[in-house]
Amino acid sequence: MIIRVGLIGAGVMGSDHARILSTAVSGVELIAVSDPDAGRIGKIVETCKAARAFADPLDLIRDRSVDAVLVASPDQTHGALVLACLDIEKPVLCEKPLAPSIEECLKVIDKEKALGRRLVMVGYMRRFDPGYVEMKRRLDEGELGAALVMHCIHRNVVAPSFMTASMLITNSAVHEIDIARFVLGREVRRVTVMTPRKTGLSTMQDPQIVLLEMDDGVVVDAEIFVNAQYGYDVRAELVCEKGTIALTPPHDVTVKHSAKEGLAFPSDWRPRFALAYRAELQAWVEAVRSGVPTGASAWDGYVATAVADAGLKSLASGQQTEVKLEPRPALYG
Ligand code: ISE
Repeated sequence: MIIRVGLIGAGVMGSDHARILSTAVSGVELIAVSDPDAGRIGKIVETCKAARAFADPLDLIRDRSVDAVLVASPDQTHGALVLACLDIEKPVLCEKPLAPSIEECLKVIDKEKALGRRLVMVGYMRRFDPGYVEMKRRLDEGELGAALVMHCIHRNVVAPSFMTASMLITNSAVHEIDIARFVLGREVRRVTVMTPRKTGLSTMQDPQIVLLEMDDGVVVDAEIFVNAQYGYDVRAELVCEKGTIALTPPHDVTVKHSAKEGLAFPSDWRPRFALAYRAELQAWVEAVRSGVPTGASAWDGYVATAVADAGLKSLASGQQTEVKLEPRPALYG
């Protein structure tokens, strides 16, 4: 059975997902695309010949030939589009965040609870990155003892013009929040955002240090620096009682040239997490086919937004901020 996917959003992530779906994922066909910009749709249709253009994303969602929907539109549109999919019980993979507001995330959870099944997967793709998966496996194996501290680094080359100081938390740090929960298997109890000296190459508060205190006392420190200039660089080291587990950045080659030896950095997250995106999309297609959900759930999406919200309060107040979560519904295990 081929899963026929409709894509909403033909920007940076939408077009990358279209490329991966049509070249590297099996059992799937991209048959519909919606975006306010007809030129962007045109570029996707050039390579994905079967894709029909939809001016209105709601028409795409309701189209009977679309089996499942991939939402990659701007963050503030996510919640409403996911709810529209749930209204007609259509599976949906939504790029992170599930929604920027806690209220909208809770509406999605209520809707899934009422349906009694999980149809939403949130695109926290690092859960499919071989490095983080191995980090979690080694921790769970127990040989290194208990986790104590997790050090994370998240650097982008240059922030896009629409990026704000708050978005360092809601758009970038959410990945660290989600992956810390995934690797450690614990919830975040408190968040503190520290604001070091700002780079002179941006007007906003960049970098920021996001400190997460997990409910078992593990502390996660994440440096978020979105104008780091030199390359896209994501690192993590988990310090345990008897050793450490660190990600090895995926470099294919070392180049020796002009009296130097070096490793290249990717320019953004797409090449760095290429394997993760591909595995995530393949896993989603299998989940749609089998009806057995995988990846980050709507609950995980809600928690990441709730922790980010506490982070925003800490950024504004300079104080450590408590994370308050709703009780976890049975649907989410
Ligand atoms: C972007 O939206 C992403 O999701 C990337 O993975 C992240 O590294 C980047 O900071 C975000 O802006």
